[in-house]
Amino acid sequence: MSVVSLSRNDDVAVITIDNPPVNALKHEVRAGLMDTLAQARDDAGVRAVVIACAGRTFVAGADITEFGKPRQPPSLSDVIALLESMPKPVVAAIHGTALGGGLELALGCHFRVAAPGSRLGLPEIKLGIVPGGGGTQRLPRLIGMEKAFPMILSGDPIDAKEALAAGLVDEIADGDLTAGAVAFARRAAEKGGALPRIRDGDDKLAALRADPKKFDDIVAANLKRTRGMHAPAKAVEVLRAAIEMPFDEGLQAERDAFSELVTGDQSKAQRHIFFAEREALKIPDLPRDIKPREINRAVVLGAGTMGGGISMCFANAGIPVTVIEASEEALDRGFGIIRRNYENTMKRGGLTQAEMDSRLGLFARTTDFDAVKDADIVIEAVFEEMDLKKEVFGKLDRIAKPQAVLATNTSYLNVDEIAQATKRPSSVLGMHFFSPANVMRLLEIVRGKETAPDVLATAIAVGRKIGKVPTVVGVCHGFVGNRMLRARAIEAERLLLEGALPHEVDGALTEFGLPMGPFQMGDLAGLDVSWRIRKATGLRAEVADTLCEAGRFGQKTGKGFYIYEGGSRTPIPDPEVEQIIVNASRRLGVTRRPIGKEEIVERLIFPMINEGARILEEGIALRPGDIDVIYVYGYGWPIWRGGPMFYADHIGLPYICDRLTEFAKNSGNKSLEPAPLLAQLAAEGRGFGSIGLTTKKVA
Ligand code: 3H9
Repeated sequence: MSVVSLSRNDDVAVITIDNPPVNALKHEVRAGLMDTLAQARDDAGVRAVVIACAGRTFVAGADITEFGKPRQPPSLSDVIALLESMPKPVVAAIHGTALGGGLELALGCHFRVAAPGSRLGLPEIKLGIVPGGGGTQRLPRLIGMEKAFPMILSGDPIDAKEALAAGLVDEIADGDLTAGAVAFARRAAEKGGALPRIRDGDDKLAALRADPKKFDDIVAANLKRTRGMHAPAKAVEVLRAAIEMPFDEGLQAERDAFSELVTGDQSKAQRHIFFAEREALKIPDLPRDIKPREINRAVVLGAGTMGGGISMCFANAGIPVTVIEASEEALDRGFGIIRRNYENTMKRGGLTQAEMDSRLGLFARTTDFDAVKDADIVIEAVFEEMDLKKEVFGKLDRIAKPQAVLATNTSYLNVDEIAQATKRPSSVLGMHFFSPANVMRLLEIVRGKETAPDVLATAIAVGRKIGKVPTVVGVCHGFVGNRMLRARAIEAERLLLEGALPHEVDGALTEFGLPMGPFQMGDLAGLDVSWRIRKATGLRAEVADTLCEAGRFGQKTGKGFYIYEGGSRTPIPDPEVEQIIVNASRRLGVTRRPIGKEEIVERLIFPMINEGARILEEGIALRPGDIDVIYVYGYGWPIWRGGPMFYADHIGLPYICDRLTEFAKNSGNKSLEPAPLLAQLAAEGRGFGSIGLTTKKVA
C-alpha cells in the first residue's frame, strides 16, 4: 500500500497521506505528494485538490528519525513549491495535530479547513531547531508577527478556534472533515480568480517594516528563559528576516539556520530526549494488551506541599480528588495554598475564572480516613517516616476497595517494606512526584517486587492522564533521581572543604545550565531534613551539620549556606559561612586551594554518571535514556545537554573513567572508582547510547 494515494470525489482530487502513527513526512510521503499533486494538476477533469490524512492526525511534522542523515530529495520545500505553483485551489483538511512540517505543508496550500478540536503549531524549538519548511516566513505573513512570534518561540500549538480567529484556518468543518474540505475546494474553484499564496501577502508585516522597533518590542515581550540554547536566538534572527528581506531570501536564511541547528549537539540532545521520553513508557515485560484499572476518583493523604500539589494534578486533569488530613487546620492551610496557586495562574492569564471554579469543584476534603473507601487510587503523601507509612498502609488495606491502587509518594523509603504492611502488596507501588508537584513533569513510578502488571500499567496511564512524564524505576534508597543526587552532595561538601565557596560551586552548575546548584537547592528544601537523616544514620557532613547546629536551616530561617534578606529568595554569600567553612577545613586538616569551574563541574557531575551506571547495572533503571528523562523533567537538567548519561557519551567515557579514578585516589573515597559498567563500556569504546535504543533514531 502506498503511503500517499489519490482518489476522486467527482471533480475534486483527494490526496490522502497514510503513514501511521502520525503521518510524518518521510521520504516516501514527500515523493508521493509530488507525484499525486502533479497528477491532479495535469488532469483536466480535476478542478480542485484536497490534502487529507488517514488515521488519528494530520501530518505531525517532518520525520525526526531522518534528521542528521543524508537528505533524500524531494525536500519539503520542493513539495511546497509545487503546491504554490498549482493552478487549481488546494485545501488542507486538518484533524488531530498539524505540527511542524505538517503545518508548513498546510501553509503551502491555498486554504485550510480544520476539524473542531484540532491543534496547529510549530514545535521545532522544542527539538532545538527552527522550522525548515518556510514556517517562519509564512506564518507571520498570514497571522501577523504578534501572534506568530510566541507560537514559534514557545513551540506550543493553538486550537482550531483560536486558529480561525487568527486567520490561520479558513473554516472549521463540523461533521465529516473530508466532505467539508471537498465542498470548500469546489466553492473556491467555482469562485475563480487569483489563488491566495501566503508568500505574496505582505500587508500583515507592513507596520513592522515601517517601524522596526516594534519587532524589538515583540522580542522583548516574548523571549524568556533561553539561557544556553541556540535555537531561540536563531528563530529571532529568521523571524527578523521575514521583515527585512524579500520572501525567497528569508526562506534561504531559514533553511541555513535549520541546517546549522539540526546537525548541532543541542538538537541531537533534544531529539534524544523526545524519543527517550516515549521509550520510557515501554516496559519490556509488561504485556502490550494489559488493561489499566479504571480511575474515577483519587484520594490524596496529606494536604502539605506535596499532597496539595499532587491533588491539583488530578483536579487539573478532570479527575475528582479527595484530600484527607488529620485536622481541619491542616486542611485549611493546604486548601489556602491550592486556591492561591490557582488564583496566581488566573492572574497570569493561564486559567479563566470558570476553569478555576470547575477545578476547585472537583476537590473534596475531610478528616475522616474512611473516605478512602471511595478511591480507585490512593496517593499517600504523609511524613517520610517508615513506621508512619506502614501504619497508614495497614489502615488503607483494611478500608480501601479491593481493586484500588495504593501508591506512596515516598522519595527514599523502601516501597517493598511499605507494601508488606498490607495483605495486598501486588496493589502497592511508589508514585514519586517532584516539588512543586503541580508543575514538575517527572513522575518516578517505583515498581515493587510484587507490584502487579495491571497496577503498574494503571500508574503509567494515570501519570500520562495528569500530564506527567512517567518513568518506571526499581526499589533502592532514593530510587534514581535522589540516589544520584546523593553522590553529588557528598562531592559538593568536599569541594567546600578543599577550597571552594557555596556561590562558586552553585555558580559553576548554573553556568552549566542547571536552574540552581546543590547549596541553593539545600537552602530551598531545608537543611534540617538531611541533617536529621544523617544523625539517624550516624553520618556527618562537617559544613552542613555545623550550619544546622547554628540554627541555619536555609530559606525558612533566613540563613543557610547563604543569607536571605527581608524574606527574599535571593541568595547572598555570607562571610560568616565562609568562616565556618574555613574552620571546618582546618579542623579536618584539609589544605584549601583555589578550584576552577571546570573541576567543580566534573567533580559534581561525573560521580552522578558513575552512580547512574550502577543504577543500570542493578536494573533500577531500565535504560540510560530513562535516567536522562528523570533528570530533564525532575531536576531541571538542561534539555539541550540531553541528560547526564547522554552528556557522558558526549564527553567520552574513557575521560570520565580517568577522572573518576583520580578523584577516588585523591579523596580516598572508593565509591568514586568507576563502576564496572562504566569501565567496561569505556574499555570497549562504547557509550551508554549503545545500550539504549534512541541512538538508532538520533543520527
Ligand atoms: C519538523 O517538522 C521540521 C520541519 O519544520 C522542517 C523539515 C525540513 N517523526 O508522541 P506519541 C513517533 S520537526 C518521527 O507517543 P501521541 C513517536 O516517536 C517535527 N516519529 O503519540 C512514537 O513512536 P513509538 C515537528 C515521530 O499521540 C509514535 O510516533 N513535529 C514523530 O502521544 C507516537 O508518538 C513535532 O515535533 C515525528 N515527527 O502524540 C511533533 N512524531 O510508538 C512531534 C511522533 O515508536 N510529535 N513520532 O514510540 C508529537 O508531538 C506527538 O507525537 C503527537 C502525538 C502530538 C503528534
